[in-house]
Amino acid sequence: MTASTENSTAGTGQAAVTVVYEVKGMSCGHCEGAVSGELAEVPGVTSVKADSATGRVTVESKAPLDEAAVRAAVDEAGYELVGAV
Ligand SMILES: [Cu+2]
Repeated sequence: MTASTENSTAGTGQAAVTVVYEVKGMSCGHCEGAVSGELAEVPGVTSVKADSATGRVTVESKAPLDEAAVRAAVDEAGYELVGAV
């Protein structure tokens, strides 16, 4: 009798999700830092890149994020989420 104990972890949907959001009101590096700091605290977020020149914030996460959570974080930073681009 051969007991096979293969434990495959491949192909279980571990791919990261990247979403670009438009945020209103960012005008300098300080703004970028404030938005990035709040978004980085949203559960599941692994990377945040804010660009005040374009008003866009690129958010990487382990799973799709609830837009309400993203909106709340941006609001907490003092800016307004326009939506996903
Ligand atoms: Cu600023």
